[in-house]
Amino acid sequence: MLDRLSSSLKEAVRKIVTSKRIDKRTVDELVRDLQRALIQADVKISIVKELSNRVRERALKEKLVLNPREHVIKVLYEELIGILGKSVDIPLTKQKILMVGLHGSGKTSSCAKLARYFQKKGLKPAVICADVYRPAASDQLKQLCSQISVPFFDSNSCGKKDVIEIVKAGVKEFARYDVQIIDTAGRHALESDMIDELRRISAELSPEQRLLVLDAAIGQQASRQAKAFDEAIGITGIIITKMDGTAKGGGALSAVEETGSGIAFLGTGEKLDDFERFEPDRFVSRLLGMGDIKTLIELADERLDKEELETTLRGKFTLNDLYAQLEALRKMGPFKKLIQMLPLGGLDLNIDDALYQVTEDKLKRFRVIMDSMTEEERNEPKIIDGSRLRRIATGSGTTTAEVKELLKYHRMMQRMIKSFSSTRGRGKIPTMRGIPLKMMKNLK
Ligand SMILES: Nc1nc2c(ncn2[C@@H]2O[C@H](COP(=O)(O)OP(=O)(O)O)[C@@H](O)[C@H]2O)c(=O)[nH]1
Ligand SMILES: [Mg+2]
Repeated sequence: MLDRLSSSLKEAVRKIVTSKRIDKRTVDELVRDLQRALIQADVKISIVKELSNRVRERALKEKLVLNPREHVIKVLYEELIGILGKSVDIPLTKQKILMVGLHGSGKTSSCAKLARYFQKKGLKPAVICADVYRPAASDQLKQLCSQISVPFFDSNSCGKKDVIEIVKAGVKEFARYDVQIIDTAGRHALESDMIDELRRISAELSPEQRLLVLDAAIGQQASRQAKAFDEAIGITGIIITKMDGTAKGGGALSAVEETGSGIAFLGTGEKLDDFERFEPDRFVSRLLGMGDIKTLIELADERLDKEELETTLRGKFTLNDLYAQLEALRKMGPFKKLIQMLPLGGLDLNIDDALYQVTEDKLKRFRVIMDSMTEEERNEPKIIDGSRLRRIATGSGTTTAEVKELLKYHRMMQRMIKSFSSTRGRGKIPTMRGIPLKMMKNLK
């Protein structure tokens, strides 16, 4: 699905992960790659421009909670989600679903796919065909329904010719089914007689859902169609089909975002199971090839108090930063697991020992020691000489050995922090600092 977009985005992410450092140049290059990829996927230029600005702005100016590479990827991930359509939830309850859309958009196939979807969720679906213009349409749907043993109703089932009569008889016949899916006739364009007919069916049935089916290949045109159908009958959700067969899917998805209608499902192939709920975050994760990025970002968001972890790699790493970082790390629970995911992952230093030694008690002690320091000493620990050391120890009721321990610990952390921003061996992914192994595997 959107293979080309996906491979260009993965390449852009790979560049970020393997770049020596994250600076204006790296971000500019990312933005250029992103622009090229999105424009090829038919995303509107104005959207691409806005997105570029936001990525540039956020990548360089936001406070860092993750290491800089992860931060940039997180920004990219979030901003891509932002330009995709919203997802809407179709509840798993008793309901009538009216399917509308232009001829060839994939309506009939989607009726059967939708029936299959509900069936898999344990509901009982039934399908009604209200396309009286093409007998083949009815046969097609009937055949699809028989494949999945879903009951089917059409003009032949009731001997009626009028669309309204047929749907009335159909919903009555299927009253005891959970989900009634009604297929309608499409046209090649937005003609007024089709719209009138849809209005009449919709008024007669009052269906809970009115789903518009759009072919992904129409790209940016999706916005015009969605607006027109929405004005006519009020769309409750959109199904974008044939995501497997076009490079323009990005255009369709982002155009829908502009109309305010949410996307419910994506059609991803000709088979009845080639159908999935649209979930923007999963979708982008897949595009970027990072199953794990979501977990990583959630962990960082939930557990790290941003204020406590202001440490930026460009800035100085002071004793205050050290304290904030230790406190934040302590809050995060099982260290070993987190170390794999945080900037501290994969270091040569014996990080396990270093962190395990910092007990709650020690942390309190460190705080007391720091309280006895001047602001200048906290910002520039190097100036702490023998006499300052003794003063601090006395002031905090500790020993000079303890003060030294804190200072030593600080120097060690400072070295680690430096090693995130500098690098040894550009392009040698396995030795990259700070990128979780799991993520790296996905990038290759
Ligand atoms: N590859 C692919 N083909 C699809 C998808 N959905 C529908 N089609 C095909 O598109 C064609 C038109 O679909 P149909 O359901 O008859 O469209 P309708 O005229 O809107 O009812 C058929 O050949 C379907 O097999 C999809 O998600 N992927
Ligand atoms: Mg059809």
